Order: sequence, then C-alpha cells, then structure tokens
Amino acid sequence: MRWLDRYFEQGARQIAHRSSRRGALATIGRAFAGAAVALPILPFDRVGNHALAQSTRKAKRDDDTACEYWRYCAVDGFLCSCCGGSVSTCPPGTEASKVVWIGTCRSHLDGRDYLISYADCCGVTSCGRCLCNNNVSERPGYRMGVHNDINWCMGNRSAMYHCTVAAAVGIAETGKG
Ligand code: ABN
Repeated sequence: MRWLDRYFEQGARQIAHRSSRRGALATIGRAFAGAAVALPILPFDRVGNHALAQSTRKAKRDDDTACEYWRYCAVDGFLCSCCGGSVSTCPPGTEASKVVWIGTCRSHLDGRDYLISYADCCGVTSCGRCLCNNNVSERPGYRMGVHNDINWCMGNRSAMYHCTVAAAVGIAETGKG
C-alpha cells in the first residue's frame, strides 16, 4: 500500500503548492493588471453627463446673473443684475455712463442678432460681484464704440465705476439685400 500513500502524498503536495500564499497573491495581481488594461476601453455611458451639461448651459443663457446670459456676449465688468440693479437698469445711487459701447449678440430664443448697448453705472465704488469678460465682436481701443475694456464713467461727473448694464436696442441688419 506504499504506492497509494505516495500517490495521495504527491496529490496533497501539488494542491498545497498551487494554493500557496505566493500563488494567491500572483493570481490577485494578475486580476488587477487585467482590470487596469480592460477598464479604460470599456464603453462608458457619458450621455447623461452630456445632457446635463447642455441643459445647464441652456439655463445660464436665460439667467441674467450669469456671464453666459445671451445679452452679455460682449460685456466686460461686474453685472448690475448682481449689484442691486437689473440687466438694463443701474442700481440706485449710480448713474449710467454718458458713453456706451455696442455689441451684437445672437438670441437663442429666436435666433436673431440684436444690437446690445452696454453702459457702465457710475458714482459708487466697484460692485465686485459677477465679474464677466466676454468679447464677441469686440474690437481694440482705437475702435472705441466696440471696445469694452475701458471705464466709460470717465465722461461722467463721477468717474467711479460700479457695474455694467446691457440693453437690447435693436435688431442687427445683415447689410445684404
Ligand atoms: N467698461 C467696463 C470697465 C470698467 C472699468 C475698467 C474696465 C472695464
């Protein structure tokens, strides 16, 4: 019966060898390495994230306290709608600048281009809230009427800049026809 003892002894040794701590660690290591290679190429569902980003962007185009609001495409300054005024009215205690600059912004509501008159509100120190700097069709300082990086309160009794308003004043013509 020695051969039977040897047979079982060998089998037991093989099992012990295969189930050693080192063997188990090696198996776990191989599983991790495999996962690291496989995971980045697995298909991820990013549709939800994209839809959320789209709806957030859309909501901001309607929010006159957000830099993305459609009339602010060429605004440079603090939004008066965050400073006690509104999108087109200066806060109490300030007065609109005598000089303005003009931008052309497309409305997402009807797809048309509107002339936007940007004015600085003057007479009180800087509001400091909702700073935006958008420059669609903005031009350098030698084209003053379409330049936004200037304190337009300079022409007023008090040159102190507080915030900026954006009034839609007309529909932009294409110049064609
Ligand atoms: N037109 C807004 C503004 C005011 C002060 C300085 C830069 C820009």
